[in-house]
Amino acid sequence: MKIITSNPGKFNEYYAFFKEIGLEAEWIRMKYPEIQADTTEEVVIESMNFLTSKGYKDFIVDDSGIFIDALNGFPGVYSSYVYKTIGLSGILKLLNDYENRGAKFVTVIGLELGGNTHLFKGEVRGTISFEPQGTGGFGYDPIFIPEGMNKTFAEMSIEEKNSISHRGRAMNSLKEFLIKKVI
Ligand code: ITT
Repeated sequence: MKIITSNPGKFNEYYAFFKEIGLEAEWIRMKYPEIQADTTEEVVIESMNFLTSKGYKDFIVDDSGIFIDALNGFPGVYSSYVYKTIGLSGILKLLNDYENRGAKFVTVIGLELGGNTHLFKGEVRGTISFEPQGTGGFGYDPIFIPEGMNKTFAEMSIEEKNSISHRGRAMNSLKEFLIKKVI
């Protein structure tokens, strides 16, 4: 299965997941232009349109973001830009003024297979920690504590993160779909 992403952390999670189900993940390492849209689904669909227009076939793309309750869902679809500009410390500073540290992580997987487009969404709720914790994972992982846990994603192995994460949930729906397709 071809995964098109510029993000090595994302690819590692797909690699581990596909390995568990006996499939191989192939990394197409590239940055494609991401249009600015209101929803993660729209970003994925536009990305897929762009990639198919360039001749790419039978691939997976993934658009993810963190939506913080006290900030009315910010950074959401701007997560990549915000990570690169104000970073984790900027987000933590913004949250200093709020008691509510609730947030959710969202992943939408876009699968292009045999000329058809399929979307799979996964979400996980959690809270934003008071300081970065852990050295694993990537992006916002050091400041996101998923519901029911007392550690951040950055303090988990890839397998543990995959078993409860937004991306893990989206990947499970993708797996259900792939299983139905072959039986
Ligand atoms: P591609 O678009 O090339 O796949 P990207 O890093 O730009 O890579 P996204 O737009 O989906 O990917 O990610 C938005 C931001 O959210 C970016 O800063 C990521 O590092 C971060 N992010 C995405 N998934 C994450 C996860 O599971 N844990 C922590 N941060 C994540």
